[in-house]
Amino acid sequence: MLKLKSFSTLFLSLFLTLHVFSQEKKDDQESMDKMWGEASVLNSNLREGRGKFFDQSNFGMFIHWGLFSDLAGKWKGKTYYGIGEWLMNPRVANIPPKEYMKVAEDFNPSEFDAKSIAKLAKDAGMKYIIITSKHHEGFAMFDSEVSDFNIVDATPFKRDPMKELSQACHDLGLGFGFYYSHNQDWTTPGGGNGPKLHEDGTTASFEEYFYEKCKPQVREICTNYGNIDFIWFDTPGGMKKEYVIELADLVRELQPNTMLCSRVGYGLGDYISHGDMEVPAKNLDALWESCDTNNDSWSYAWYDNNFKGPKEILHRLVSTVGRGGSYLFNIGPDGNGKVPEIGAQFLEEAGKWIAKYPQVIYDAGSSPWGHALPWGDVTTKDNSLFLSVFNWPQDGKLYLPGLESEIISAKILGIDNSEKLKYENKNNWVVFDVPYKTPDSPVSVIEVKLKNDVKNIQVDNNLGVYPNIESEFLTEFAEVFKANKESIRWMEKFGEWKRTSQISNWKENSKAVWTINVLEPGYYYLDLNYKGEGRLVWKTTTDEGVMVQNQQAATEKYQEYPMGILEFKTAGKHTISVSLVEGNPETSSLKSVTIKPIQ
Ligand code: FHN
Repeated sequence: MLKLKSFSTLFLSLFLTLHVFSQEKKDDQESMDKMWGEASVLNSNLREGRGKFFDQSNFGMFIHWGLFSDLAGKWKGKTYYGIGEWLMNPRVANIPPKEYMKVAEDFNPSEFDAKSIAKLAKDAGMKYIIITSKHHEGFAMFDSEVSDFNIVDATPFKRDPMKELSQACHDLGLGFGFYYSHNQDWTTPGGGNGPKLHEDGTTASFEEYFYEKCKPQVREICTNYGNIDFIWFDTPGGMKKEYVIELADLVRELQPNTMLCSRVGYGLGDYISHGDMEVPAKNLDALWESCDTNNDSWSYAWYDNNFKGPKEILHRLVSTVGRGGSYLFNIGPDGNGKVPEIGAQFLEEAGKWIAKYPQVIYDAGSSPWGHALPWGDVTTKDNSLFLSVFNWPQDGKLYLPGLESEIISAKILGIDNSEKLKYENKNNWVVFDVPYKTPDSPVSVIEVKLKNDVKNIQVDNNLGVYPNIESEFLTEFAEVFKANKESIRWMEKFGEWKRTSQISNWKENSKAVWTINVLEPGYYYLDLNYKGEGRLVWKTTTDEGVMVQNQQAATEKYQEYPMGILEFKTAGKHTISVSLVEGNPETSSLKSVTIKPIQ
């Protein structure tokens, strides 16, 4: 599969590898460290080897299921909002391990139906399932000889659902993998963030936990369930390298074809697992995955019905593939083992679209533009560009900036007897004549056939200013002078991660500069998205000497504010430059600039 490479993508990969983020809050910083730990790999050699299945699939199902699913985000009558699988943690309900372990006595997910979950994944167009065999709570969702704190021995359910699910996946031709929390174990003495003492009061060590529980259980999951395509260790935190090496070696020995995700730690994984719930803005040239969830929590929480609709699922999937990655999309079955209905329905609808346009997703390569376009995104294969149009234009024109390669033909897919689209070249843009009526729902696809293989094509990937749709220029794409460009993450609810890039620490003469490609000269609205305190004055200038300066309010949350009208006197390549003129430079930061056509 083609993954296009550029200096910026390599730089971003390195940036992620080192996990150089800045944080809004120290709290979040600490929990981040625990979550993703260090380490990632940039291993492109695996594309033809054991990584081929992962590389070509591009879409998998993640499942968070455990004792916490039975609690559903509630403890002793009180609801704790945030990721449900962290309920027992001191930062959430702070449930003592002994009390938590008792929950198993009533855990009886009698409605669990492995076949229907595997079928859901298949119908959704997913190619594999990765499920929590043991999360940080320490409870094994499989039959374990090593610890009685498992679903067969400690619950009235008495079945091994992992056996059933692995079998169901294998029967349907789906790949199968296990999530295993190797470092954190909150109920086993010695486990990461677990009890420090044994029952008899003696000190417990990580070594004991590792050799008596973790490693033997990893042996079990790698031995008793047939072929395992993925082992997804998580949150290596401060785990020592020697332990991580032992685990990775064990997996390699028992399941030589398994793909290890980077969260095993110390760069021993086969592919990068990107930050939770995030689709990156720029292409990454590596084997990597974005893991995301279908609502706000990973595991089931009674109140959380904020499910992503089919269009949003598809948008995040297509964008992930467009950035060169694979999308791992999570569901959280409840304490009865049932997958919440609305989320399942949305997935099925997304799956119907994928079944109609498989070429857009499977074995598809990244976008030569290296970033999303305002109307949607691009994936590629051989000589074809697939334009997935999420915002269908209302004026009969679809604009593609910067394509410097010859087009053979273009047509709308999924329509019987679809005629070739007419198009013209204007500057270095292609303007397609498209129907006024949106051809398909929730997303329409145009296939553009090029003379050359996409691997050899030229694209001017500067961000475009469009005549018929607004475009947002993120600070990630700006060149910054005398200020800081950084990537920040914060949690909305506990564990619900959000991310943005921003420019902060403004000084006199600081500026952010974007190089952009304007198709049509004229007037455009200019908005800035920023935060800060009081009122701020921002100045925007173009290389043609046009200047817009205005004062607007600011709050501690990012918000978009209108600045006025910006004129481009000529078409073609321009720069726009933004600086802070008045306001506290320490609290002011800029997220993006948006340029909107005036109607
Ligand atoms: O702490 C876990 C969290 O509960 C969840 O499992 C996610 C999924 O990527 N991983 C950790 C946080 O990154």
